[in-house]
Amino acid sequence: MKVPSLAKIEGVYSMVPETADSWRDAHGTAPFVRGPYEKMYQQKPWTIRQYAGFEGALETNAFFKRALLQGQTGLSVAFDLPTHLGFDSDHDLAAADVGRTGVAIDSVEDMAVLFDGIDLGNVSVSMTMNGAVLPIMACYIVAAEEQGVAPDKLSGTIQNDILKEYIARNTYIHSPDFSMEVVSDVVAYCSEHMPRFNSMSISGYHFQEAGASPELELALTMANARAYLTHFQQQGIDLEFVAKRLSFFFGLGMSFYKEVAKLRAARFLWSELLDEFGIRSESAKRLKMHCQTSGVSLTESSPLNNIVRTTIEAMAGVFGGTQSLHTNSYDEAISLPSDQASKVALETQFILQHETGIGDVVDPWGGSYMMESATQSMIEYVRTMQNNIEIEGGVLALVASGQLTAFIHRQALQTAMDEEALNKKIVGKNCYQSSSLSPQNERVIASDKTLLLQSKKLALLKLKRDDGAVKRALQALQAAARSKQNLMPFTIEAIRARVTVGECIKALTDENSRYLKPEHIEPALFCAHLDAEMVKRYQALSSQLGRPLRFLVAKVGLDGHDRGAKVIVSLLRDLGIEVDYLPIFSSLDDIIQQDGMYQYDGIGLSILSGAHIPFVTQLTQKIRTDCPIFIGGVIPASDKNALETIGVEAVFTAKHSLNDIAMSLYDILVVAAKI
Ligand code: SCA
Ligand code: 5AD
Repeated sequence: MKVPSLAKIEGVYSMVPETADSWRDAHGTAPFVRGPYEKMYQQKPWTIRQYAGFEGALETNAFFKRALLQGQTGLSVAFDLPTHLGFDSDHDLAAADVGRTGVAIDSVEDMAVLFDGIDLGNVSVSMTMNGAVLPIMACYIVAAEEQGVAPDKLSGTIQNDILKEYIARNTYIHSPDFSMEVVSDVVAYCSEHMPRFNSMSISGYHFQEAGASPELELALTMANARAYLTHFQQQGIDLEFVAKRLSFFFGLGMSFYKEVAKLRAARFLWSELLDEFGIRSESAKRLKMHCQTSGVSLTESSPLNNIVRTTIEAMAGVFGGTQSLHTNSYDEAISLPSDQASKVALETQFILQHETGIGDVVDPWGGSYMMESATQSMIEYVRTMQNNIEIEGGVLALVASGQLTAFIHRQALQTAMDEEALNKKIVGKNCYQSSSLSPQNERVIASDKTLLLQSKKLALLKLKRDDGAVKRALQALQAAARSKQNLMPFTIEAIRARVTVGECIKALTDENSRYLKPEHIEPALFCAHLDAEMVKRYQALSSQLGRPLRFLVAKVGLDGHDRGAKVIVSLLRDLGIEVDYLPIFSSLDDIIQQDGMYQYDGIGLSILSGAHIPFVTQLTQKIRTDCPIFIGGVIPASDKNALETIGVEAVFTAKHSLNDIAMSLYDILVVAAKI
């Protein structure tokens, strides 16, 4: 299947856009190119909704309260990886990741602490949860109930978009078929009991972060939206009713015009899609979106420049008419946002809302020939891509075959090549580098302390609860899964009985085993941009050894961000190295076992979750001492020495170019090969 190309955005277009006259349309009427509401931000400014979470519920609760006091207008919960994947904090596989990339929630007791002193009837709360959506949604409902707030008074959003997890984000648990049933259970439950709650946030953000262009991001998001509508229809769900609470989530990268056009086109396409499904409700056709500025566009060097990038990206979101916005923190390429960086990100939104007046005009780009044409090009691209997807059997078939993931990976490779060849310039990364580092105080996550505390709390919970009630609730949940009933009410019952998140998921995975998607890595593409001398040196080294060099690249733990690991696999293959890849969720034992078979010339671990120290410490204790180990990912400079002391040969982060990596590896390999 081919990915179409987008007409270049320039001042001059030959195409007469279908939306050319749309700027004459009233704002707030279908097809909503000019914005979902008549008066837009003049009536209600966008919601300032910063995504956050770390360590335990207590720490995140304090952070939320501070943000609300400072003037943030909505909440957005980031859960840690064990919670995403349905492992309680005391599970063996969870240990290294507890509280690192988000808050650890094991039971309703944690959820109650997370919102202690925050009136859930008053604040809208977004929860980024997909894999373990049933128990987390149930924890939220029960915590609110125990706060005295009934489900019909709750406003907020649950992400509940599993398709993009298989395609790009990787926090899925069950098979796609079972997961689609879970998605519709949540949607059906919300539409019946939680009329103010958005039951999905159909997401493109993660596609762009994984490497997709803005147009591919939009096309895949719309393809997923269509797949969900089709699925709900087949389940007998009343689309007219539920579509009003299906919301969207887009990324905002540095392609300024494209991003504005993308948001305008998204509204048009959703309205058109609902027409196709025969839906009449204007309020359903009004696409509502959250946007987040891009994490991958931020650089590790000169981090203060990231404030500029974030501001430009946020402006595209405002010009595009977003309803809710997260602005990233300037230190995100280094660690989880520090307090200082979070404050700057939040205040960036205050400045946009209160100092600039850019929200005073509705759809200010409307009527610009460039913007209308760009919007039209986006629409055409998405339609062509949709056709191609249908010809290949639809989204679900392509999710299963891994093809959609492969499209994104190919674009990630192209970006890496463009950066290497200076076709795409990134200030401070591949041009205008300076050695001066800006001041910063990284956030240090107390993961060990959080793990200990969560484990104690779990033990106490299990001591206090009624074991009989727990057993009955879990059996009822399993029986409901077998008989294909809506699982939400059964999960809520279980959570009320103090069943844990991990126990709920375990009960469901006993019925449907944990799923691992097929992996596909694109053939090498870099050669043209790698230093020819260096490629020859690798060939010579291999000739001297009398065999090809062989590497293992692995993702360990629960971290699903595999863009970097896959780019490195492609790079190494270009250098003539034979590479085995252990995909997401691999364990250290998997690595030891593989190395026992092949005695690799080098092992590379890719870790973006912050868990590099515990994983590397354990690995170096278990692996043969003469095996060179490399680490790549989000690694604060302050940890580099610690990693080298433990025995790591080299640490690679976002600031390293592919040629840098290839050269460093060569030097280490020559020493290791003792030639
Ligand atoms: C708003 N309203 C208006 C109006 N603007 N009415 C008239 N005129 C206007 N101009 C009304 C709305 O209709 C609505 O009323 C109410 O005001 C609230 O506004 P809203 O626009 O719906 O805003 P909000 O409540 O903030 O909801 C926004 C949105 C929602 C719909 C997009 O889904 C949302 O908040 N999403 C956030 C998702 C999120 O934070 N995701 C984080 C992902 P009614 O309620 O009566 O209709 S982070 C992630 O995935 C990171 C990745 C990773 O890998 O970790
Ligand atoms: N708190 C704040 N921001 C986070 N991100 C991921 N996890 C958190 C968290 N716990 C940011 C990342 C990335 C985007 C997906 O969200 O840095 O840019």
